[in-house]
Amino acid sequence: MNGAQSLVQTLVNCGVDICFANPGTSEMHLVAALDSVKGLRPVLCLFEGVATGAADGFGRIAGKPAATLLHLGPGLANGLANLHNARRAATPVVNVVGDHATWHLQYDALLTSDIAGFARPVSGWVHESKSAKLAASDAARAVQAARAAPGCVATLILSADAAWNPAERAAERLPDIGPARVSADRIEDVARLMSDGRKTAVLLRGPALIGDGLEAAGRIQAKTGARLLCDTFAPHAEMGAGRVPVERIPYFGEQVTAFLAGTEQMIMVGSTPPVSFFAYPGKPSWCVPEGCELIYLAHPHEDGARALQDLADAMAAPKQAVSRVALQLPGLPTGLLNSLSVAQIIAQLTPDNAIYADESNTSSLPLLMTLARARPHTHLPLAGGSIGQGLPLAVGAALAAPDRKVVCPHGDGGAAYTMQALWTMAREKLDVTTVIYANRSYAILNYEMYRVGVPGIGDHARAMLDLHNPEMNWTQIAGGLGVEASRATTAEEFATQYQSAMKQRGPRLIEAMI
Ligand SMILES: Cc1ncc(C[n+]2csc(CCOP(=O)(O)OP(=O)(O)O)c2C)c(N)n1
Repeated sequence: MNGAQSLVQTLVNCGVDICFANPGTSEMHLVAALDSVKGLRPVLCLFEGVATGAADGFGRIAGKPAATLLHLGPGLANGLANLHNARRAATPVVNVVGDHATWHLQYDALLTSDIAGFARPVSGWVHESKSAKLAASDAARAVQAARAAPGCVATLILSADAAWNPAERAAERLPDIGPARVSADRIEDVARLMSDGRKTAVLLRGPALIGDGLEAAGRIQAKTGARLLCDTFAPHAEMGAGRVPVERIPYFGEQVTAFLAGTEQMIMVGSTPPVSFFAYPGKPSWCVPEGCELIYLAHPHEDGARALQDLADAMAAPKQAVSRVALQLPGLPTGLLNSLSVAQIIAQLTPDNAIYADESNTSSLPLLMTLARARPHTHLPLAGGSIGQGLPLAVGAALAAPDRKVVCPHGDGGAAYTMQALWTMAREKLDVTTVIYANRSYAILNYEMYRVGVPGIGDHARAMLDLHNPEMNWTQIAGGLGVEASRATTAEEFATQYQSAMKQRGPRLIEAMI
């Protein structure tokens, strides 16, 4: 056994069973180990931003880390933006990066760089593994670090000689670190505070927005009448008919302030206080109402779902949530294709239990509003604001949940960052329907230009926000990457194409000319 084999076997022993890879010479022994060791499914991605975004999508849905395999500093750097998003989502990722052999570094060959330096800002744990004998234990520690509550990117940098030199054996899985149980004292304090009649909002995030956590939040809502809220970009939420209703905080700061007006106390469950996405001249960044008390029921590393259950019990809340989202399908619109009619058709025709890898940007408002009352689904948004995540996220989600339909509503501008994900969808035959909102624009930046106070713009500035000239042809792009694609210019065309995509399995792309 060499170091690479001991590392791969350790990943498998620790429950890591998929690897999103774009390797090079320094990772050749790791690549070879994918055959000699069984149990780690390799998925080739044609750009590292796809690999890292896919690892994020996989981790969010599977609740356990995928591995990446990246080529030295530049390969890692290509993947950084989506590792930033993964860090913001607190997704567990085991980020494996190859390096030159230890004795080669002194010669400063072309690809030499400060890999740990690239990795640190996006990683909760970084380690350089320089000995084949230690590769296995380092890999086990990387998995433990990635899984430690609430989850993080753990970067393991493996020297080429640590990969090819002899190793002794693989390591076994280490115990999980956390989530920490919230103390009975804190539960009691929060129960008391929530019984004092003040206007209360509960801001949910992480496990508090899914499964038992969400149900317990519903019980507390039934007992106290508190508002249940989630962030605009809560990384993982279960929504739709039959679920406990949660209000999503709006995007722009002044909307957030209006939305929260009158709130006297806010209970944080795995969340942090709401702030404006960007700063704007003369507008506040801090969106918590004046005088509103912030109370932390559970910090992100604590067991927010369990804390909600304990709180519900402590308050003698009803055994079940009372309020449930009622199914309200919008019907099929006709005529004009715009972000509203696209949303209505998606809501009407998407089956139960779909996963939305959502980067719909300026088209998101009608989508989120219609989906809120549509069939039950899982929502995965752009968690860290770095665009080019939706398509990779869809790849990872589809591999984590092969029996569920994945829908990827995506701005055309953002999709152009990581369009190579379509090739991986085709190669792996993933059941993903991508909808490209072909508005030929960085539309959001038109609003932002005005909001940051620019009085008027000229041709050069306008050209920076415009995607005509030449127009990207998404039907051809997808076809060229192996994905069946079509273009819709009316609501009727879109409905027909979307319905056919819902009935078939495998990757599809619809270019919606909005
Ligand atoms: C990595 C990164 N680069 C640039 C931006 C700035 N940015 C935010 S939205 C956007 C344009 C998005 O265009 P598109 O996906 O077509 O959506 P639309 O605004 O048209 O709805 C850009 C460039 C960003 N958020 N992240």
